[in-house]
Amino acid sequence: MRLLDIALLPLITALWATCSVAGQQCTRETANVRKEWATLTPTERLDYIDALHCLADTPPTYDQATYPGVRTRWDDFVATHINYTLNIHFNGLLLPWHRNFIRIWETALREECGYKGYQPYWDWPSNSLDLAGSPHFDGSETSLSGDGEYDESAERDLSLPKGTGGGCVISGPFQNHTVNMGPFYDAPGNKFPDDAFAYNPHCLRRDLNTRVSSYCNSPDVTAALLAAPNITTFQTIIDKGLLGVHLNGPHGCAHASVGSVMGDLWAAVADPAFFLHHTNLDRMWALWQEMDEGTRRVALNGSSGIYNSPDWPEVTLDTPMVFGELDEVRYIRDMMDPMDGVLCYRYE
Ligand SMILES: *[C@@H]1O[C@H](CO)[C@@H](O)[C@H](O)[C@H]1NC(C)=O
Ligand SMILES: *[C@@H]1O[C@H](CO)[C@@H](O)[C@H](O)[C@H]1NC(C)=O
Ligand SMILES: *[C@@H]1O[C@H](CO)[C@@H](O)[C@H](O)[C@H]1NC(C)=O
Ligand SMILES: *[C@@H]1O[C@H](CO)[C@@H](O)[C@H](O)[C@H]1NC(C)=O
Ligand SMILES: [Cu+2]
Repeated sequence: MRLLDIALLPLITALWATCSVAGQQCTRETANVRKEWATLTPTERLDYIDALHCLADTPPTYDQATYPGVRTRWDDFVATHINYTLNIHFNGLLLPWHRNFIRIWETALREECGYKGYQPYWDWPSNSLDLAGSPHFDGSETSLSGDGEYDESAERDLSLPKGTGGGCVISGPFQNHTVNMGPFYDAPGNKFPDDAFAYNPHCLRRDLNTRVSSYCNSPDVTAALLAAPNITTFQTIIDKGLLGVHLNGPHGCAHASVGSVMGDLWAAVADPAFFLHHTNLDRMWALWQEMDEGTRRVALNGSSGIYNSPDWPEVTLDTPMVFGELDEVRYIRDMMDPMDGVLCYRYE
Protein backbone atom coordinates (compact mmCIF):
# COMPACT_ATOMS: atom_id res chain seq x y z
CA MET A 1 0.00 0.00 0.00
CA ARG A 2 1.33 3.41 -0.92
CA LEU A 3 1.96 6.04 1.77
CA LEU A 4 -0.77 8.27 0.46
CA ASP A 5 -3.30 5.48 0.83
CA ILE A 6 -2.30 4.92 4.46
CA ALA A 7 -2.73 8.63 5.22
CA LEU A 8 -6.16 8.60 3.63
CA LEU A 9 -7.29 5.38 5.23
CA PRO A 10 -9.30 6.82 8.16
CA LEU A 11 -11.07 9.21 5.80
CA ILE A 12 -11.80 6.46 3.28
CA THR A 13 -13.10 4.17 6.02
CA ALA A 14 -15.42 6.89 7.30
CA LEU A 15 -16.70 7.65 3.81
CA TRP A 16 -17.18 3.99 3.08
CA ALA A 17 -19.25 3.53 6.24
CA THR A 18 -21.47 6.45 5.21
CA CYS A 19 -21.85 5.24 1.64
CA SER A 20 -22.58 1.64 2.47
CA VAL A 21 -25.50 2.64 4.66
CA ALA A 22 -26.88 4.71 1.80
CA GLY A 23 -25.60 2.08 -0.66
CA GLN A 24 -27.88 -0.61 0.70
CA GLN A 25 -30.48 0.90 -1.53
CA CYS A 26 -29.10 0.95 -5.03
CA THR A 27 -31.47 3.05 -7.10
CA ARG A 28 -31.50 4.46 -10.61
CA GLU A 29 -30.38 7.75 -9.09
CA THR A 30 -27.43 6.32 -7.15
CA ALA A 31 -26.32 3.73 -9.71
CA ASN A 32 -23.10 4.26 -11.64
CA VAL A 33 -23.89 5.10 -15.25
CA ARG A 34 -21.98 3.33 -18.01
CA LYS A 35 -22.05 5.08 -21.38
CA GLU A 36 -21.25 4.38 -25.02
CA TRP A 37 -17.73 5.47 -26.06
CA ALA A 38 -19.02 7.78 -28.81
CA THR A 39 -21.28 9.64 -26.36
CA LEU A 40 -18.43 10.50 -23.99
CA THR A 41 -16.99 13.99 -24.37
CA PRO A 42 -13.41 14.15 -25.71
CA THR A 43 -12.25 14.96 -22.17
CA GLU A 44 -14.05 11.95 -20.74
CA ARG A 45 -12.45 9.72 -23.37
CA LEU A 46 -9.01 11.13 -22.57
CA ASP A 47 -9.64 10.45 -18.87
CA TYR A 48 -10.38 6.80 -19.63
CA ILE A 49 -7.30 6.55 -21.87
CA ASP A 50 -5.15 8.11 -19.12
CA ALA A 51 -6.49 5.59 -16.62
CA LEU A 52 -5.52 2.72 -18.95
CA HIS A 53 -2.01 4.15 -19.32
CA CYS A 54 -1.89 4.39 -15.53
CA LEU A 55 -2.72 0.68 -15.10
CA ALA A 56 -0.03 -0.11 -17.67
CA ASP A 57 2.46 1.94 -15.62
CA THR A 58 1.51 0.49 -12.21
CA PRO A 59 3.34 -2.55 -10.82
CA PRO A 60 1.45 -5.85 -10.71
CA THR A 61 0.22 -7.69 -7.64
CA TYR A 62 0.99 -11.22 -8.89
CA ASP A 63 4.51 -12.40 -8.17
CA GLN A 64 6.96 -12.57 -11.00
CA ALA A 65 8.47 -15.92 -10.06
CA THR A 66 5.14 -17.65 -10.73
CA TYR A 67 3.96 -15.29 -13.48
CA PRO A 68 7.05 -14.03 -15.38
CA GLY A 69 4.93 -12.29 -18.04
CA VAL A 70 2.98 -10.22 -15.55
CA ARG A 71 4.77 -6.86 -15.58
CA THR A 72 1.97 -4.35 -14.95
CA ARG A 73 -1.28 -3.99 -13.08
CA TRP A 74 -3.08 -4.39 -16.42
CA ASP A 75 -1.23 -7.71 -16.85
CA ASP A 76 -2.81 -8.94 -13.59
CA PHE A 77 -6.08 -8.92 -15.51
CA VAL A 78 -4.58 -10.50 -18.64
CA ALA A 79 -3.10 -13.35 -16.59
CA THR A 80 -6.28 -13.97 -14.60
CA HIS A 81 -8.28 -14.22 -17.81
CA ILE A 82 -5.70 -16.61 -19.34
CA ASN A 83 -5.80 -18.69 -16.16
CA TYR A 84 -9.55 -19.27 -16.35
CA THR A 85 -10.13 -19.19 -20.11
CA LEU A 86 -11.15 -22.86 -20.26
CA ASN A 87 -13.96 -22.26 -17.76
CA ILE A 88 -15.43 -18.88 -18.70
CA HIS A 89 -16.15 -18.97 -22.43
CA PHE A 90 -18.99 -20.29 -24.62
CA ASN A 91 -20.72 -21.61 -21.53
CA GLY A 92 -22.82 -20.81 -18.49
CA LEU A 93 -20.08 -18.80 -16.77
CA LEU A 94 -19.40 -16.37 -19.62
CA LEU A 95 -21.89 -13.72 -18.54
CA PRO A 96 -21.66 -13.79 -14.72
CA TRP A 97 -17.87 -14.24 -14.62
CA HIS A 98 -17.17 -11.33 -16.96
CA ARG A 99 -19.75 -9.18 -15.13
CA ASN A 100 -17.62 -9.33 -12.01
CA PHE A 101 -14.34 -9.12 -13.97
CA ILE A 102 -15.52 -5.77 -15.39
CA ARG A 103 -16.48 -4.62 -11.88
CA ILE A 104 -12.99 -5.37 -10.53
CA TRP A 105 -11.35 -3.60 -13.48
CA GLU A 106 -13.59 -0.53 -13.19
CA THR A 107 -12.85 -0.40 -9.46
CA ALA A 108 -9.09 -0.57 -10.11
CA LEU A 109 -9.33 2.30 -12.63
CA ARG A 110 -11.18 4.43 -10.12
CA GLU A 111 -9.40 3.55 -6.89
CA GLU A 112 -5.85 3.07 -8.15
CA CYS A 113 -5.77 5.47 -11.08
CA GLY A 114 -8.04 8.30 -9.98
CA TYR A 115 -10.50 7.72 -12.82
CA LYS A 116 -13.74 9.58 -12.12
CA GLY A 117 -15.93 7.98 -14.78
CA TYR A 118 -17.30 4.47 -15.22
CA GLN A 119 -16.51 1.71 -17.67
CA PRO A 120 -17.64 2.75 -21.17
CA TYR A 121 -19.06 0.26 -23.68
CA TRP A 122 -18.88 -0.34 -27.43
CA ASP A 123 -22.33 -0.69 -29.01
CA TRP A 124 -21.37 -3.10 -31.81
CA PRO A 125 -23.87 -2.12 -34.53
CA SER A 126 -22.91 1.56 -34.17
CA ASN A 127 -19.78 0.99 -36.26
CA SER A 128 -20.17 -2.50 -37.70
CA LEU A 129 -20.05 -1.09 -41.26
CA ASP A 130 -17.07 1.19 -40.63
CA LEU A 131 -14.81 0.24 -37.75
CA ALA A 132 -11.85 2.34 -38.89
CA GLY A 133 -13.99 5.47 -39.28
CA SER A 134 -15.58 5.26 -35.85
CA PRO A 135 -14.69 7.20 -32.68
CA HIS A 136 -13.64 3.85 -31.23
CA PHE A 137 -11.01 2.92 -33.80
CA ASP A 138 -10.31 5.98 -35.97
CA GLY A 139 -6.76 6.29 -34.63
CA SER A 140 -7.30 9.81 -33.27
CA GLU A 141 -5.98 10.80 -29.87
CA THR A 142 -9.44 10.27 -28.36
CA SER A 143 -9.82 6.76 -29.83
CA LEU A 144 -8.71 3.38 -28.52
CA SER A 145 -6.13 3.49 -31.36
CA GLY A 146 -6.73 2.40 -34.92
CA ASP A 147 -5.93 -0.49 -37.22
CA GLY A 148 -2.63 -2.34 -37.41
CA GLU A 149 -0.23 -1.68 -40.26
CA TYR A 150 -1.17 -3.76 -43.32
CA ASP A 151 0.59 -7.11 -43.18
CA GLU A 152 -0.44 -9.68 -45.75
CA SER A 153 1.32 -12.55 -43.98
CA ALA A 154 0.26 -11.77 -40.41
CA GLU A 155 -0.85 -14.76 -38.41
CA ARG A 156 -4.63 -14.88 -38.36
CA ASP A 157 -7.68 -17.06 -38.13
CA LEU A 158 -7.81 -18.63 -41.58
CA SER A 159 -11.49 -19.42 -41.29
CA LEU A 160 -12.21 -15.68 -41.65
CA PRO A 161 -11.69 -13.29 -44.57
CA LYS A 162 -8.53 -11.17 -44.28
CA GLY A 163 -8.86 -7.84 -42.48
CA THR A 164 -7.24 -4.53 -43.39
CA GLY A 165 -4.29 -4.60 -40.97
CA GLY A 166 -2.48 -7.42 -39.22
CA GLY A 167 0.62 -5.58 -38.02
CA CYS A 168 1.40 -3.26 -35.12
CA VAL A 169 -1.04 -0.48 -34.26
CA ILE A 170 0.47 2.73 -35.65
CA SER A 171 -1.95 5.45 -34.61
CA GLY A 172 -3.59 6.78 -31.50
CA PRO A 173 -2.87 6.56 -27.77
CA PHE A 174 -1.88 2.87 -27.70
CA GLN A 175 0.66 2.82 -30.54
CA ASN A 176 3.38 2.08 -27.97
CA HIS A 177 1.32 -0.29 -25.84
CA THR A 178 3.21 -3.48 -25.05
CA VAL A 179 1.55 -6.87 -24.78
CA ASN A 180 3.59 -9.03 -22.41
CA MET A 181 2.01 -12.49 -22.73
CA GLY A 182 0.95 -14.61 -25.67
CA PRO A 183 0.15 -14.69 -28.50
CA PHE A 184 -1.87 -17.88 -28.36
CA TYR A 185 -3.58 -17.57 -31.75
CA ASP A 186 -2.62 -21.15 -32.60
CA ALA A 187 -3.44 -22.65 -29.23
CA PRO A 188 -6.36 -25.04 -29.42
CA GLY A 189 -9.41 -23.76 -27.58
CA ASN A 190 -9.55 -26.77 -25.30
CA LYS A 191 -6.04 -27.15 -23.89
CA PHE A 192 -4.17 -24.83 -21.56
CA PRO A 193 -1.18 -23.37 -23.47
CA ASP A 194 2.35 -24.27 -22.50
CA ASP A 195 4.11 -21.25 -21.00
CA ALA A 196 0.80 -19.46 -20.55
CA PHE A 197 2.43 -16.81 -18.33
CA ALA A 198 5.79 -16.53 -20.13
CA TYR A 199 7.23 -13.05 -20.73
CA ASN A 200 7.07 -12.28 -24.44
CA PRO A 201 6.83 -8.51 -24.98
CA HIS A 202 5.41 -7.55 -28.39
CA CYS A 203 3.43 -4.77 -30.00
CA LEU A 204 -0.34 -4.41 -29.92
CA ARG A 205 -1.50 -5.81 -33.25
CA ARG A 206 -4.88 -5.35 -34.92
CA ASP A 207 -6.55 -6.49 -38.10
CA LEU A 208 -9.81 -4.56 -38.40
CA ASN A 209 -12.38 -6.52 -40.34
CA THR A 210 -15.73 -5.05 -41.36
CA ARG A 211 -16.39 -8.12 -43.50
CA VAL A 212 -16.84 -9.90 -40.18
CA SER A 213 -18.57 -7.15 -38.17
CA SER A 214 -20.98 -6.20 -40.98
CA TYR A 215 -22.81 -9.50 -40.80
CA CYS A 216 -22.37 -10.72 -37.27
CA ASN A 217 -22.45 -7.50 -35.27
CA SER A 218 -25.32 -6.01 -37.26
CA PRO A 219 -28.44 -4.41 -35.78
CA ASP A 220 -30.37 -7.58 -36.76
CA VAL A 221 -28.19 -9.68 -34.51
CA THR A 222 -28.62 -7.51 -31.43
CA ALA A 223 -32.37 -7.27 -32.10
CA ALA A 224 -32.61 -11.06 -32.25
CA LEU A 225 -30.53 -11.35 -29.11
CA LEU A 226 -32.81 -9.03 -27.16
CA ALA A 227 -35.85 -10.89 -28.50
CA ALA A 228 -34.58 -14.30 -27.32
CA PRO A 229 -37.37 -16.04 -25.39
CA ASN A 230 -35.09 -17.88 -22.98
CA ILE A 231 -31.49 -17.95 -21.74
CA THR A 232 -30.59 -20.96 -23.86
CA THR A 233 -31.49 -19.12 -27.06
CA PHE A 234 -29.88 -15.91 -25.75
CA GLN A 235 -26.57 -17.71 -25.14
CA THR A 236 -26.78 -19.66 -28.40
CA ILE A 237 -27.06 -16.40 -30.35
CA ILE A 238 -24.14 -14.90 -28.40
CA ASP A 239 -21.98 -17.93 -29.20
CA LYS A 240 -23.19 -18.93 -32.66
CA GLY A 241 -25.10 -16.00 -34.14
CA LEU A 242 -28.26 -16.16 -36.22
CA LEU A 243 -27.11 -19.01 -38.42
CA GLY A 244 -26.04 -21.17 -35.50
CA VAL A 245 -22.44 -21.48 -36.72
CA HIS A 246 -19.77 -22.10 -34.10
CA LEU A 247 -17.79 -18.88 -33.31
CA ASN A 248 -20.11 -16.74 -35.46
CA GLY A 249 -21.92 -15.03 -32.61
CA PRO A 250 -21.56 -11.32 -31.83
CA HIS A 251 -19.27 -12.01 -28.86
CA GLY A 252 -16.65 -13.91 -30.87
CA CYS A 253 -17.17 -11.74 -33.96
CA ALA A 254 -16.46 -8.47 -32.17
CA HIS A 255 -13.22 -10.06 -30.93
CA ALA A 256 -12.43 -11.27 -34.45
CA SER A 257 -13.38 -7.98 -36.13
CA VAL A 258 -10.71 -6.11 -34.14
CA GLY A 259 -8.45 -9.10 -34.72
CA SER A 260 -4.94 -10.15 -33.71
CA VAL A 261 -4.52 -9.58 -29.94
CA MET A 262 -8.23 -8.88 -29.50
CA GLY A 263 -8.97 -12.05 -31.46
CA ASP A 264 -6.84 -14.11 -29.08
CA LEU A 265 -9.21 -16.12 -26.89
CA TRP A 266 -6.67 -16.17 -24.05
CA ALA A 267 -4.85 -12.84 -24.09
CA ALA A 268 -7.47 -10.48 -25.58
CA VAL A 269 -7.59 -8.52 -22.31
CA ALA A 270 -4.34 -6.85 -23.44
CA ASP A 271 -6.24 -4.94 -26.17
CA PRO A 272 -7.70 -1.64 -24.83
CA ALA A 273 -11.01 -2.49 -26.54
CA PHE A 274 -11.54 -5.68 -24.53
CA PHE A 275 -13.46 -4.17 -21.64
CA LEU A 276 -15.61 -1.95 -23.87
CA HIS A 277 -16.61 -5.02 -25.83
CA HIS A 278 -17.37 -7.14 -22.78
CA THR A 279 -19.26 -4.29 -21.17
CA ASN A 280 -21.55 -4.22 -24.20
CA LEU A 281 -22.07 -7.96 -23.88
CA ASP A 282 -22.96 -7.33 -20.24
CA ARG A 283 -25.31 -4.54 -21.34
CA MET A 284 -27.11 -6.91 -23.71
CA TRP A 285 -27.59 -9.34 -20.83
CA ALA A 286 -28.76 -6.55 -18.48
CA LEU A 287 -31.27 -5.20 -21.04
CA TRP A 288 -32.56 -8.69 -21.70
CA GLN A 289 -32.90 -9.42 -17.97
CA GLU A 290 -34.82 -6.19 -17.35
CA MET A 291 -37.56 -7.22 -19.76
CA ASP A 292 -38.75 -10.06 -17.51
CA GLU A 293 -37.17 -9.77 -14.09
CA GLY A 294 -39.16 -12.57 -12.49
CA THR A 295 -37.74 -15.24 -14.79
CA ARG A 296 -34.54 -13.75 -16.07
CA ARG A 297 -32.83 -12.85 -12.79
CA VAL A 298 -32.53 -16.57 -12.14
CA ALA A 299 -32.19 -17.87 -15.71
CA LEU A 300 -29.01 -19.84 -16.35
CA ASN A 301 -27.94 -22.48 -18.82
CA GLY A 302 -24.76 -24.35 -19.65
CA SER A 303 -21.81 -25.89 -17.87
CA SER A 304 -18.62 -24.35 -16.51
CA GLY A 305 -16.40 -26.02 -19.10
CA ILE A 306 -15.57 -24.32 -22.41
CA TYR A 307 -18.20 -24.97 -25.13
CA ASN A 308 -20.49 -26.29 -22.37
CA SER A 309 -18.36 -29.38 -22.00
CA PRO A 310 -20.38 -32.11 -20.24
CA ASP A 311 -17.24 -32.90 -18.21
CA TRP A 312 -18.16 -29.93 -16.04
CA PRO A 313 -21.32 -29.43 -13.96
CA GLU A 314 -24.23 -27.31 -15.18
CA VAL A 315 -24.06 -23.90 -13.51
CA THR A 316 -26.53 -22.92 -10.80
CA LEU A 317 -27.02 -19.81 -8.70
CA ASP A 318 -24.71 -21.44 -6.14
CA THR A 319 -21.81 -21.99 -8.54
CA PRO A 320 -18.69 -20.28 -7.11
CA MET A 321 -16.50 -18.18 -9.40
CA VAL A 322 -12.82 -17.46 -8.78
CA PHE A 323 -10.67 -14.52 -9.87
CA GLY A 324 -7.17 -15.53 -8.75
CA GLU A 325 -5.87 -12.90 -6.34
CA LEU A 326 -7.97 -10.11 -7.86
CA ASP A 327 -11.09 -10.76 -5.82
CA GLU A 328 -12.70 -13.10 -3.31
CA VAL A 329 -14.89 -15.99 -4.42
CA ARG A 330 -18.16 -14.75 -5.89
CA TYR A 331 -21.28 -16.78 -6.54
CA ILE A 332 -23.35 -16.59 -9.68
CA ARG A 333 -26.34 -15.46 -7.61
CA ASP A 334 -24.37 -12.29 -6.69
CA MET A 335 -24.06 -11.36 -10.37
CA MET A 336 -27.67 -11.71 -11.53
CA ASP A 337 -28.71 -8.10 -10.89
CA PRO A 338 -26.54 -5.06 -11.76
CA MET A 339 -28.27 -3.08 -9.03
CA ASP A 340 -27.93 -5.47 -6.11
CA GLY A 341 -25.21 -6.48 -3.62
CA VAL A 342 -21.71 -5.46 -4.71
CA LEU A 343 -23.11 -4.23 -8.05
CA CYS A 344 -24.71 -0.83 -8.54
CA TYR A 345 -24.63 0.35 -12.13
CA ARG A 346 -26.91 0.87 -15.10
CA TYR A 347 -26.54 1.51 -18.82
CA GLU A 348 -27.40 4.68 -20.64
C1 LIG B 1 -4.97 -19.36 -11.26
O1 LIG B 1 -5.93 -20.23 -10.69
C2 LIG B 1 -5.56 -20.77 -9.43
C3 LIG B 1 -6.72 -21.68 -9.01
O2 LIG B 1 -7.92 -20.94 -8.91
C4 LIG B 1 -5.33 -19.65 -8.42
O3 LIG B 1 -4.88 -20.18 -7.21
C5 LIG B 1 -4.29 -18.67 -8.96
O4 LIG B 1 -4.18 -17.55 -8.09
C6 LIG B 1 -4.75 -18.18 -10.33
N1 LIG B 1 -3.77 -17.27 -10.91
C7 LIG B 1 -4.16 -16.24 -11.67
C8 LIG B 1 -3.07 -15.42 -12.29
O5 LIG B 1 -5.32 -15.98 -11.88
C1 LIG C 1 5.33 6.37 -28.98
O1 LIG C 1 6.75 6.39 -28.90
C2 LIG C 1 7.38 7.31 -29.79
C3 LIG C 1 8.88 7.08 -29.71
O2 LIG C 1 9.30 7.09 -28.37
C4 LIG C 1 6.95 8.73 -29.41
O3 LIG C 1 7.51 9.66 -30.31
C5 LIG C 1 5.42 8.82 -29.48
O4 LIG C 1 5.00 10.10 -29.01
C6 LIG C 1 4.77 7.76 -28.62
N1 LIG C 1 3.34 7.79 -28.86
C7 LIG C 1 2.44 7.74 -27.87
C8 LIG C 1 1.01 7.83 -28.27
O5 LIG C 1 2.75 7.60 -26.70
C1 LIG D 1 -36.07 -21.65 -25.86
O1 LIG D 1 -36.63 -21.01 -26.95
C2 LIG D 1 -36.51 -21.73 -28.16
C3 LIG D 1 -37.01 -20.81 -29.29
O2 LIG D 1 -36.04 -19.81 -29.50
C4 LIG D 1 -37.29 -23.01 -28.08
O3 LIG D 1 -37.17 -23.75 -29.27
C5 LIG D 1 -36.75 -23.82 -26.90
O4 LIG D 1 -37.53 -24.97 -26.71
C6 LIG D 1 -36.72 -23.00 -25.63
N1 LIG D 1 -35.98 -23.75 -24.62
C7 LIG D 1 -36.37 -23.85 -23.38
C8 LIG D 1 -35.47 -24.64 -22.49
O5 LIG D 1 -37.40 -23.35 -22.97
C1 LIG E 1 -29.56 -25.94 -21.17
O1 LIG E 1 -30.08 -26.00 -22.47
C2 LIG E 1 -29.91 -27.23 -23.12
C3 LIG E 1 -30.44 -27.09 -24.53
O2 LIG E 1 -31.76 -26.62 -24.51
C4 LIG E 1 -30.60 -28.32 -22.35
O3 LIG E 1 -30.32 -29.57 -22.94
C5 LIG E 1 -30.12 -28.32 -20.91
O4 LIG E 1 -30.83 -29.26 -20.15
C6 LIG E 1 -30.27 -26.95 -20.31
N1 LIG E 1 -29.78 -26.96 -18.95
C7 LIG E 1 -30.46 -26.44 -17.95
C8 LIG E 1 -29.80 -26.50 -16.61
O5 LIG E 1 -31.56 -25.92 -18.09
CU1 LIG F 1 -13.17 -13.58 -21.94
